[in-house]
Amino acid sequence: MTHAVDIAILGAGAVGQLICRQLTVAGMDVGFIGRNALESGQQVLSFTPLASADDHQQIQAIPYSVPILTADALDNIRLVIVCVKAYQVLDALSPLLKQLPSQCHILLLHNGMGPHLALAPLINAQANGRGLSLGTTSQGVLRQAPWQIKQTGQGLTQLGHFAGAELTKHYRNALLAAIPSSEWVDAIVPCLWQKLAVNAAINPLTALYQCPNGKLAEPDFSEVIKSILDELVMVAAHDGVSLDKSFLHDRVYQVIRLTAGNFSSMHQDIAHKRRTEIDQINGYICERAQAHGLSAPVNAELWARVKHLAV
Ligand code: KPL
Repeated sequence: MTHAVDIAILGAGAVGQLICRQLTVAGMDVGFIGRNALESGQQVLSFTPLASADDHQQIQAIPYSVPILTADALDNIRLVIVCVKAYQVLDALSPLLKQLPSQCHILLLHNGMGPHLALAPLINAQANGRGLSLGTTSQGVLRQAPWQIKQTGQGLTQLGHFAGAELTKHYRNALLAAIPSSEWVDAIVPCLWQKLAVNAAINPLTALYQCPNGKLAEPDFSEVIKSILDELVMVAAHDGVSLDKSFLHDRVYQVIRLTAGNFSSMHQDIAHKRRTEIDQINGYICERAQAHGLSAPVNAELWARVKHLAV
């Protein structure tokens, strides 16, 4: 028996495809929202799972297929998981809000922060059952070709409510059952700030110094990393989020160690001449600082230097 697709993913990047695979394996009816009618139909994807320590043979890629939905066929959708880059969220999602049923819930899952502040008033204005949840994931995944991904690491996924109606228990339980190491948290915004701290320290420095994440463990970087985090903790406090400096510091160094051989997403964006997420990472810290009449000079300098690199 075929079921109607009720979960749609917007954004078929590495994370979007990973979440799609995890929901599909868990038996959920999931599809991607296509950019235009030409893209509708079934799409074959390829997923290569993470190799475990005792996998001596080469891990095989698993092909599977999911529907691509057009924007005019979203009547049955009850949950949209937004996995586009932070700077694409508003442009990609706003036109769809009219087409999605009023009770459809939105979950944002991207690096960086910012779009939730612009979206919340739109969601609240539609006081008809729509709600907004936010999430962050540290699962490692690499896109090898447009519809081909490889999982490169496990990691925590945290999800939580932000505005409007809450996500129903059915979908909340389905997400937690499908995504390994995932949890529903009461306060998601502090979790996003914690992930922002990791990205604010690692991403611009690896992009500017053209190095893998592990290089940042060298003592030469310790002062700048401390300043980035000190400023972030101060700004977050003015935003009503209290963060523990030494916890954040340990977390950043833990990620540096665990991903020592990896190149950060910002390093890769610069290397491939793609737009970076600097505006939604160090730029967000500076904008929130400004909103409170504060300054964050170290983050501001990194923001400007990465912007300069990217042109
Ligand atoms: O999220 C990342 C990124 O590259 O964007 C980190 C955690 C820094 C891993 O590379």
